[in-house]
Amino acid sequence: MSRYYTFNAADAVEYARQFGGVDDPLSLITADEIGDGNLNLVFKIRDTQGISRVIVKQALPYVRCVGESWPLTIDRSRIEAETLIVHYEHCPQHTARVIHHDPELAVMVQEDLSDYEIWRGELVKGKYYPQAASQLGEYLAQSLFHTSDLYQNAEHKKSEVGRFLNPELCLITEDLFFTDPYIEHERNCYDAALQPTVDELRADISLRIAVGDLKQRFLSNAEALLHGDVHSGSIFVAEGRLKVIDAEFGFYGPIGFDPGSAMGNLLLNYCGLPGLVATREAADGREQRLQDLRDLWLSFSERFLQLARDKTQDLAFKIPGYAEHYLKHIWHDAVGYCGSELIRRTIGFSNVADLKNIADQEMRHECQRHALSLGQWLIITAPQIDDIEGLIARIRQNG
Ligand code: SR1
Ligand code: MG
Repeated sequence: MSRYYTFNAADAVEYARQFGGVDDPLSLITADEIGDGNLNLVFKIRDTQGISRVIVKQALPYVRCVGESWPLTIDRSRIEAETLIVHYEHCPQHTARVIHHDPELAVMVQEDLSDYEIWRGELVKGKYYPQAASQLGEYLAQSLFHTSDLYQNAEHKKSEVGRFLNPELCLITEDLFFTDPYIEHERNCYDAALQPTVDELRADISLRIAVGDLKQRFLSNAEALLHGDVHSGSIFVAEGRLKVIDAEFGFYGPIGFDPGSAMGNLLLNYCGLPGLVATREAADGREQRLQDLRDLWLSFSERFLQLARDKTQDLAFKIPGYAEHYLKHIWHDAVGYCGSELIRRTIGFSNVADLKNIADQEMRHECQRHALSLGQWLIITAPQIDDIEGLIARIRQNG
């Protein structure tokens, strides 16, 4: 029989005392439930001074933001902890540290990140963290290279693919990214004023074929252990520091999906800024987002190539030029996945504050139409966009 039960605040404190790895466990006395994401319970555990010391996170057997009518496996807690542990091994400076986890209780204890802010909140306020994008690129390069065929032994990788099978969470992505936005579906969420734009999008056959390709590669290309949900709400930032959390969507998938999702979130902010902050600030913020895009891709791709030069042993993959050739595929995938993130976050189930917080209705619709047309253009033209400068030039032309 399973030991699973849903934690209350007292359970979370008791658990943190036992497994939080603190020197003074009895000083832990309160738990604030702070989970504002879509899926889980999250408790901040404080000591007698009111200082936050560790995080206790528990998966519920359903999608929290919907309720028990949408059941969801609690195995996602194991996947999340194990993905973070693997990524931490390769990039401790930018991965949240898992202190303890228990798959049966679907609980993990994670380092406290109270001195960081959630990146999305900062982006929505127009605050710039000049090192964040390069640091995210470093995390992506280290985590994805070291779990790819360019580094891992083929036999070990196959067993890792098995360990990280994550069918229920992958199905959410398969539906929410690649299917729902392009059909009528009750999970979609957008204002009626956008319907003509949405209709045009759905009638665009070349777009639908390209989205089919992206979905097919997401389903079939087990290239590396992805985080699987790299959006700006899964990233904590502080001056000169960055940590990635929330890896329950982790699985072996196409490498371009992670940098592409990250790029999509930068561009969602780019599209929303004119509705979020004053005109001058929005213009500066947009330049900063384009710089973020450049920093993210360059730091990811340069580190990925350097790791390939230094560490790839497989004779077929060591051939001069192979890593660069492979990176081209990753780039084209990333541009396509970036476009699909723009579209699904604008009209699908999971809207983002970068657009939905725009109070003025006309302005919000204008920014949303921009996100949709940019997403559509990126998905269709991904194979023709050669590099990051070409991408940035075209984004500027798009307005
Ligand atoms: C039902 S989960 C909805 C979304 O939230 C997560 O963070 C993922 O982005 C997912 O698509
Ligand atoms: Mg999440």
